[in-house]
Amino acid sequence: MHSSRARLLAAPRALVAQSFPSTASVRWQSTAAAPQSSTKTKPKSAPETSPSFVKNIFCGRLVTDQILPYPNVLTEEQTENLNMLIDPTEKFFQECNDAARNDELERVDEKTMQGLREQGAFGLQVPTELGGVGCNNTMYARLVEIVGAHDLGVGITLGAHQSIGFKGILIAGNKEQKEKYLPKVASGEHMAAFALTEPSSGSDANSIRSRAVPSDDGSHWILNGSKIWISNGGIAEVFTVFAQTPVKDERTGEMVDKVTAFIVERSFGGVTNGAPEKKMGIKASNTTEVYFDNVKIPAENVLGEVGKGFKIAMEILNNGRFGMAAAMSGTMRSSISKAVEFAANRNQFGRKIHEFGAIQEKLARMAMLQYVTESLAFMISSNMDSGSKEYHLEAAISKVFGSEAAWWVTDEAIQVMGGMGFMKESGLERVVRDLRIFRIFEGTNDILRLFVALTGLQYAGGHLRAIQTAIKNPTANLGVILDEGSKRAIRAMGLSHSGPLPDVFLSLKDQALDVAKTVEEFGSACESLLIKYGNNVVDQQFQLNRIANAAIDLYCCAAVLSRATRSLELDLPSAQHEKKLATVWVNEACSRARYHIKGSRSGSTKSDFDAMTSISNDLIENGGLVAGRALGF
Ligand code: MYA
Repeated sequence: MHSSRARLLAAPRALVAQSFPSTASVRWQSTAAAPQSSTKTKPKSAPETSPSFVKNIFCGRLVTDQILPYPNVLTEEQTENLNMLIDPTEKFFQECNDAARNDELERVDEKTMQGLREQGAFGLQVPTELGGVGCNNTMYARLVEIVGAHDLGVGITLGAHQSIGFKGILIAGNKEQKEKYLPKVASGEHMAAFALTEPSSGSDANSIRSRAVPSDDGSHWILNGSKIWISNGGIAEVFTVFAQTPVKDERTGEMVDKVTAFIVERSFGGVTNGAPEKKMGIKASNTTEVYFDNVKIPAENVLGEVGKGFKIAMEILNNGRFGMAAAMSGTMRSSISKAVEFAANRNQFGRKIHEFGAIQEKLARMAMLQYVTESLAFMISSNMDSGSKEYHLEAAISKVFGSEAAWWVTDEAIQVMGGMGFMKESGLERVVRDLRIFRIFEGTNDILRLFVALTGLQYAGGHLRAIQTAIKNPTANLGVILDEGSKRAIRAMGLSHSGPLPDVFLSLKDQALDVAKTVEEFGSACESLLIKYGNNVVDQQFQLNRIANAAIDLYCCAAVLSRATRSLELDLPSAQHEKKLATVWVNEACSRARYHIKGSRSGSTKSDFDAMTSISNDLIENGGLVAGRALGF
């Protein structure tokens, strides 16, 4: 079907021209400042410079428009509106919702559902004229943080509904579709669900088999297929469904299958679901299989264009991921406050346990992880609110980082509380169960790491090719070549041409410089990988993981330096505390990033990667462990 397509994780994309000259003859380097609209230095064929901070670090560049100053796009009126929503939402979750009961019931209690409807919680981002609350992404993130602090099962019910269930209608629907569907989903009268995953198609989202064919008169489509693990699958009335559809290939003129997105109502007939799945966590949320049996979908229910559904699916997921980071930030706030209360009051060995270094390190690390996650969530939401379309990598990073941070923080909160944390009564046992899925769904963290690394490398490859082109016509592009050459010369002398990350508060200057230098090293490592492997870099997943980890650390560094700078400039009461969080975080994260960078390019780690491939192959061949028992019995 789409086997001939260049696939992100399968067949190679054109990451960099195979014929790239050796590193000795051509150098390509980072620039401390963005080469923004520098027509003088931009080769004719140079791709546009993206405003994305993350994309640009793959070229060793610091492009800080989305980073510094820490963005805040809320108007006074929006801030006022938000403040009016925060208290009742907190109060609702503290007084009316019972997370433990929902978990036991394995559904959200109807009283809670009704309360949420009354609060407008099902249509937070739907425009007010269509019956919603009219929140932008930043307001949404702040409210989601509250939900994440109290009940992740309710969070998924709400999130599967609006973050992905009807988000497609909101971002890709036409006027009629919005007017028809949004009022009822916003009021919570109709629940929505996102139907992408299938038994044979999980991470490889493009390989879905559900198929829709047009009726002879073109008035409708007939959909057949089945979906699995659909959040809200058993309670939704409206589904965003992805299915293969026959489309004429513009190049060959042949009919091929391509994914199309549809708005499907249960009331169309032929839509059924399985029993609720028995899960480890987020039990209160409803998860089922959904079956489509000759469902007649009116032609006007195609979402976007026929054959363009895969991109819509990706956009919906990209658009929702920052919400996960916001929810995780709230979860961590709650876990940390339990651990702090315990550590402040528990006596052991004649002292409060928070007086011991072992506990102090745990609490400090928990606070840093929460600070980073929250900084990411609101930086991304603000960038989205100011109209950026370039936040895919940042959003993926926030989802990966937030889900892992919340897992670690809640686990450590249990550890601080010891036996008490392990008891159901502490409430943390449920949270840990609920959290486990966040590293798996909405794109597994493993797939998202590869997505970040490969998309970044693809961007860097485009810029690398542009330098190649410049070299082919040296007279026309002398400026570029001299510029690149001089940067290389500086680096060859063991010097860095990077200044610190600009506009960071003076007392964080050392950290700002460390980030800039590490970005330079990172760009150089990406270049080496591209030159060494060319298109085959897509198959170097051991290295790609390390590249992704370094990119994640560097983006997190930029986010916390920016946020701490804002707090220091405003002289907030927490400013000095935030400075400490940012300092330790960046010091550790930069050395971790350098470790990953080294791991992506060193020969000795490569031989360990090869050995690990071989170990894994041995296990697969043997159907399990190969080594016998330690003492042979
Ligand atoms: S829903 C199910 C989630 N499933 C996934 O996330 C699937 C993961 N897989 C993928 O994302 C894709 O298959 C990957 C690409 C990334 C592996 N943005 O050939 P390709 C473009 C923009 O490389 P593939 C769930 O879990 C690409 O540039 N564009 O693709 C429920 C190319 O374009 P072009 C993208 O190798 C959770 C084209 O697509 C992206 O097949 C419930 C083809 O690319 C992208 N990301 O695989 C959660 N990727 O042709 C509830 C690719 O122009 C919410 N492309 O070059 C909870 C919210 C929090 C709580 C809220 C409380 C209120």
